[in-house]
Amino acid sequence: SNIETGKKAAAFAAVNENIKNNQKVGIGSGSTVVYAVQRLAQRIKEENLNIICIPTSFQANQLIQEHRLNLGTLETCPILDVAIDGADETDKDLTCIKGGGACLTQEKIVASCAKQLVIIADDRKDSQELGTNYKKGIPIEVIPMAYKPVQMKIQDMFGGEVILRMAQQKAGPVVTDNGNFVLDWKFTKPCDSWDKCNTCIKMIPGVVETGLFINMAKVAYFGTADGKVNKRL
Ligand code: DER
Repeated sequence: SNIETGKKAAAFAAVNENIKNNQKVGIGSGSTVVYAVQRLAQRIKEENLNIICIPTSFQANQLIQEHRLNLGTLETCPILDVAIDGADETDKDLTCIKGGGACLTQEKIVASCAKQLVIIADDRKDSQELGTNYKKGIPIEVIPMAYKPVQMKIQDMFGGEVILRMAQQKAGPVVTDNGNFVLDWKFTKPCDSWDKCNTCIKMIPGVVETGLFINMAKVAYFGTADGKVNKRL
């Protein structure tokens, strides 16, 4: 499909331009990253590269193992050269909403350990303001016993609607790789300062992490339906 064409083009361009020998690479989660790992595996084989891959989820872990790539952890590799990850939406400042796949916490940790975060996405994700295209809200990982008070406090502080994310192939709520729940905060209007908003939300006891990635992405590759790539710094 055209969307897959865009995802693949973005992923291949990002891996072609940002990976070199002897690097430690954070591997994000989601469907676009699958193409990045495919291209990474090709390059490792063709160029005999020495790369260690650090996962951001069980899914990323499986992907690394399926392609027989070297699997590392933050314990053995606490400083990464680059992290490659998808996004649900980016704005004009490259602030990202992430967590559509409920992997936001380990993604943000791995991204924070990388010298640079490279975002790959099809161009549906490329917005001027958050909320323009991605309507599912900002994911917030919470400790299960606290989801109700956290839900209420966010609604009282910022308005909008905060929804406990329910699972599809499982009865009850989505449970993250860390054993937590996910709230999706459907904000009504973009915040003047996402940074202030993020800080307020993170202060609420029970909040583990938010899907707002602020001042983290250095560059974003957006793939178009006809296979072209727009790069934004
Ligand atoms: O869950 C996540 O944060 C993923 O990176 C998500 O934001 C992007 O997933 P996609 O590449 O399948 O759109």
